[in-house]
Amino acid sequence: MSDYQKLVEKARSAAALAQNTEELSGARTDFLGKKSVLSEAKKQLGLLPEGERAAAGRDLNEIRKLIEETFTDRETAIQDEIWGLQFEAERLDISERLESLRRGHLHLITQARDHLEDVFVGMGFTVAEGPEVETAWYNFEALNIPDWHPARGNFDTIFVDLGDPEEVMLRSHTSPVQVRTMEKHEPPIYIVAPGRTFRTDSADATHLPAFNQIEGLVVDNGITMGDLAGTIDSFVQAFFGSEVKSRLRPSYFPFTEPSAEFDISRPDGSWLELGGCGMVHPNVLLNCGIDPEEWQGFAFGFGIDRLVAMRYGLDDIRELVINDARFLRQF
Ligand code: FA5
Repeated sequence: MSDYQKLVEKARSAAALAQNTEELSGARTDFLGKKSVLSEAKKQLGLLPEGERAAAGRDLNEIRKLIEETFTDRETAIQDEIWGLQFEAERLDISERLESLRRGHLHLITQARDHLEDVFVGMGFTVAEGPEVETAWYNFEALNIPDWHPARGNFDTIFVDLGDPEEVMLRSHTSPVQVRTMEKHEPPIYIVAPGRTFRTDSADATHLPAFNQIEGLVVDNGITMGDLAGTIDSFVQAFFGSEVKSRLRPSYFPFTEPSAEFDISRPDGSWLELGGCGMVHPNVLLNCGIDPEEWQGFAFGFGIDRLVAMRYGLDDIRELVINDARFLRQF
């Protein structure tokens, strides 16, 4: 029996030494195969005296069972190791991926629009909206630009093809929201209206065919050009900080009289044209059912994309629309 005990121990160390299923299978054959010590012993059972055979047979079976268990356990362990390695190799490290894929955020233009709204709301304005597809009445006529007016040409309008006459268009500025607001609401009016606008302009460093403007409109008693200048100045300070200056230059828009263009100072001392403004033309007030003898107003409209380019020092406004994640991620 002690020989058999030794045999079991030998089988255990052979199984433990086997590093893979081939080696294990070889060792298993050595200990349990047809030519193994156990099989030989079994063959020799017949040579034992009859009274001892049954007990010796049971012993042999017991030992065979022990050795088989040894090999089965080792096989399970080797298989576990193989799977462990395979899992490790094929593991998709999601934690690492999540780290490299940063969370998304609002586009720079949307951030700027929200910021602009906050600044104006802080100054007592409310936010108004209008449609992106407009009729000639809202985009031009009510704004004192009849169809013969040369100023229509300045707006490089994109028309919606509904046949002649060309009466429906993508709005070329946010000024139609002035008309929609005055038609619906009695003064006093203090609104800003940010939104997308469209022109046939080719994209270049300072132009986009689809861009964003923000319109401002104030109608109240005794409003003067001084209120307009003060409002623009306060806004520029609130948005850019006190180091950026603004200036008004005389200009012309059919819907304001007098009209001005306003510029903001760049860090290099030059000026960037940001938008147009002026006192609301009496004809526009009349077109919207407001008595110009009783009410006065000012309006302004400027480009959000240019403002963003200025604020973040972008050389080219097109950066804002090419959707390069490396660019967008910085903001
Ligand atoms: C207007 O659109 C007038 N509606 C502004 C206005 C409103 C005047 C109220 C008076 C009273 P203008 O065409 O100049 O004006 O455009 C205003 C601003 O929009 C420009 O100064 C510029 O900042 C921006 N802008 C115009 N075209 C483009 C473009 N293609 N790409 C990017 N920004 C543009």
